[in-house]
Amino acid sequence: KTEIDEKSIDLASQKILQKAEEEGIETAWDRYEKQLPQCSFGQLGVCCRNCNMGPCRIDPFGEGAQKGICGATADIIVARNFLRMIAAGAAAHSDHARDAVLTFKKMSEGEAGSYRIKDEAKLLSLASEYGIPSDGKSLEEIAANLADVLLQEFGKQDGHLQCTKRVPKSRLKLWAELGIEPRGIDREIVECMHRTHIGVDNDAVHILLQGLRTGISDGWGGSMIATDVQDILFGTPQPRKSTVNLGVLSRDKVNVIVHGHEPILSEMIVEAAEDPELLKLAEEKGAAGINVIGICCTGNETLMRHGIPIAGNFLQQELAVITGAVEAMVVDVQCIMPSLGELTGCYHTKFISTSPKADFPNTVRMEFHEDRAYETAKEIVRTAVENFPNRIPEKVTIPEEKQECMAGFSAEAILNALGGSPDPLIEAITGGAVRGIGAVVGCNNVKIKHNYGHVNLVKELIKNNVLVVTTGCNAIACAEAGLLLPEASEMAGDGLKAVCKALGIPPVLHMGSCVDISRILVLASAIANRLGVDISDLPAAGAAPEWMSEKAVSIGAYVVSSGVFTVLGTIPAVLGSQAVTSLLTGGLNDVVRASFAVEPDPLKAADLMLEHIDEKRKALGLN
Ligand code: NFS
Ligand code: SF4
Repeated sequence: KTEIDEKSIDLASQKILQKAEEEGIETAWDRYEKQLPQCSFGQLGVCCRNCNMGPCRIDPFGEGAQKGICGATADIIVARNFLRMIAAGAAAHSDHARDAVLTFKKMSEGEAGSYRIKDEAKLLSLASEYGIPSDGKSLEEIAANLADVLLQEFGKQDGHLQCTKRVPKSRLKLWAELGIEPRGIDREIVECMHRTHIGVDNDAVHILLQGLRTGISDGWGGSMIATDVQDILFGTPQPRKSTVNLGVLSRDKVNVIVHGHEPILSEMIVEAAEDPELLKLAEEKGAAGINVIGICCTGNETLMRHGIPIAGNFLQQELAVITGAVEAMVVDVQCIMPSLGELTGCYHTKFISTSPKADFPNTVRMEFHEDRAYETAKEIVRTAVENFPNRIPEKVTIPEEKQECMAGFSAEAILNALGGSPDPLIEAITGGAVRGIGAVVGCNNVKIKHNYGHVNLVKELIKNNVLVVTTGCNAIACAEAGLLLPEASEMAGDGLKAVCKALGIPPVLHMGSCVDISRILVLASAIANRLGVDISDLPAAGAAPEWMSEKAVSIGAYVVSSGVFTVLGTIPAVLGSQAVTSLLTGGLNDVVRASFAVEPDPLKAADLMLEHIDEKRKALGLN
């Protein structure tokens, strides 16, 4: 049995894991143990269920079957499985984006009364980017036109995505030459499903090129649209302080957790929690107030825009409930463990599902629609408040650990901090004070000690003067470890420390949720354009030390396609094919001038990134 201090590096999490053990409550780590040993065919990616003659599996030792019934080889099966992961990940980001645009459109038509245009400047600049004339039009008209153009990006039947305009010219040209310039967002995903049907695309390289194109349609398409539209509707993030970790749960207030991914819902919950009527009700129920807190990327969204505290990242969702102090766990879509159904039943917690797309065991359904957004949010918060008296004091343990952090570094905010142009950062890089940029992102995964990969990789990078930009569950891990504070520059190398002190910024910049990796692309593009080079020429590298989701695979596909070398901390299910493995970890360099590496040890992963950064510095004539 795994010891608690082998499960997580985080003290608060360890305390709650201890509580779980004492109460006989099961968590993801226990279920992982019951899965061991995991199926090696699955691990290697050589199992196919794409038709009902199967399942077929290839014997990795070369003794048994080497082909599926249809004749598919390990290369074909592995590549197809990988493509389906990319398709699912791109679908998740892009379907989220579609809902954001649909809300935006309804808002512009006056049918989503609770939403407003919060960032006019961003609306106008986006409209001009998409060639929408704005003279003489009301903001609502401009918004409606923009929404229509953005919606077309999803269902486009001919031509390429307009959103790739922000890509450096040389990169766009490369994609065109390779035939991987993305077309309609939905089309790429559908085509993945078509190609992986039995008897369609049966060449590993050909299949993987479609994977790159689909990834690009996510990163520079769906995800970027989600970020842009959410900024217009809810405001572009600016630096602000907050607190993270399980200690943000309140002893005397009603705790409402928002978990999932779409700020469309959580924005309204944040507002509803300030409603005087509900605050009065909370008082009547004996609570000192209403405490909204986030988990996962919904948490990142509300942290970035409102400084709402975060209780934890992916592997802390169960732990939050086990504190016994959560009145309502409110969820929408993605990365929500179905185990929460049974788990919330062990406490007084109401598990409230809100998305028309996503239900879970044992939830209270409170479906969320834009036309009644605020009303529904109020009903949800009211349910939480009314549940407060049911809290069982003997079952409550809230760890005292909480950590201050600074978040809100949108690309706009970073440029602001730099005085309006990327030049000071570029000078710091060319002058050598900052060695390069590390983009560290992604999930938690029970295969790696919780937050161990994240925190150690990032610490090693900043120690070596690499400025880190972060999103998703990595950002939350960094926040919990105190890395998102200007004071954390004390842990940085001398060059980076001096730059951070001069600008008053942390050495690790929280840029948002996972769809906000688009912000990193925009920043990278701005720097590359300023230097007159491609993104692949920049002294920059990416990493996903504890990734697990299909979304992360799509992200990997677009980050590498954009020219950024990326180190994965957990092994993707591709090792069953020598061809696919060597393409992903080497051959891609000749295609998109970047590739993947796999390295579970965070310190070694940091070394790989540093080596890459130094090579790029040398090629640019920097030392
Ligand atoms: Ni990203 Fe965010 Fe976390 Fe992974 Fe899930 S919450 S969208 S997928 S687990 S980083
Ligand atoms: Fe087997 Fe081919 Fe069917 Fe896959 S598609 S299950 S390899 S027969």
